[in-house]
Amino acid sequence: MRIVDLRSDTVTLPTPAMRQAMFEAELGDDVMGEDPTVNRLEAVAAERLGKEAAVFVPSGTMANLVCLLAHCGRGEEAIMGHRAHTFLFEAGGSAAVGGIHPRTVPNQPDGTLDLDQVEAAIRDANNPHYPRSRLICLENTHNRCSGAVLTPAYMAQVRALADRYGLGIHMDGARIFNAAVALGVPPALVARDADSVSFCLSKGLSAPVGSLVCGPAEFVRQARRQRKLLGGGMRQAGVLAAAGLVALETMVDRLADDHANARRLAEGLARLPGIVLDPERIQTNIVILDLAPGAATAAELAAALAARGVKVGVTEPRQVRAVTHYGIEGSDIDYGLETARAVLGE
Ligand code: TLP
Repeated sequence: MRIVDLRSDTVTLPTPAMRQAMFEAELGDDVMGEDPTVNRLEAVAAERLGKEAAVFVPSGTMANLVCLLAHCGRGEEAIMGHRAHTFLFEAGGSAAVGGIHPRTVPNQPDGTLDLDQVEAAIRDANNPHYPRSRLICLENTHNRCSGAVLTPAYMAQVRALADRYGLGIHMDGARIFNAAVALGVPPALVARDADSVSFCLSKGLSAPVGSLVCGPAEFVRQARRQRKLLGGGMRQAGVLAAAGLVALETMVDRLADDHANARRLAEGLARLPGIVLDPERIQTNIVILDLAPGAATAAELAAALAARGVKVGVTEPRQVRAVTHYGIEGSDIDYGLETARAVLGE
């Protein structure tokens, strides 16, 4: 059976060039700072994001966690969207490990936080009842807001607010290269107003494993210490970093194809009965659709599609997510749409 796997861009497999680079990678002990391939990846990542330094970590979850631990102490508060990956899907790590208090503000459908609401959430530092506000966390692109992109203009407003109150800004940039490609600007501009940025090599960029934390040199030194604390100090990690370097060199520009495929998928799906979806809102590679009351549930739709080889994710009882990525071609989008038509009717 033909399989079209749209569950996530995390399912991408490494390219032949990545496997070759992994085979040939020059290696050393990275905890001792001696893996030349990891060192090169960290230098390239910092340079791409316009930051002083970077540290390679095993996952996006750990990347966000080391950043939160480096920004906030126990009993301090991090303001984040109610749909933030860090809030929803990271096992409560910052609270469990760091004693960090998450304070949510509603995400707007475009992935932003309303800045008046953020300001209202900032605590009075002189009132002993309150945790101390320390950090604003943003996500770009925003996974649960259908891959929405935060603009540099919005980020500049967040920066101004954070500076007024002496807060830091962390950007969960798991898909920051999707944001940069969609905006048509360098990733350093997308990252400019964040103090720290995490990004993933193992999503749309198709490397098998790994994320980076980028920021000022002293911050990255702290993040490296937190990585060690969490057990994320890896030894000959250059086998992984080698694939990451190929990802940064060869897999960024093609993200535009994923965005075009996602838009076409959304346009086709929006025409089907029971699907509530505005294709104009799809800016990158994530399509989230709602199912109208009375239509199939998300689990029923996902099961019916999977029985025909089209895999999608269930994000809520009446919500489905489809993600385009390397390995999904235009013909796979056609097949996905044909299958959805067969399941839901025209
Ligand atoms: N997201 C995964 C799932 O965990 C939901 C996905 O399939 O999209 N930040 C953002 C914005 C993410 O979307 C993810 C992964 C992470 C962080 C965590 O990355 P990993 O999976 O490497 O720990």
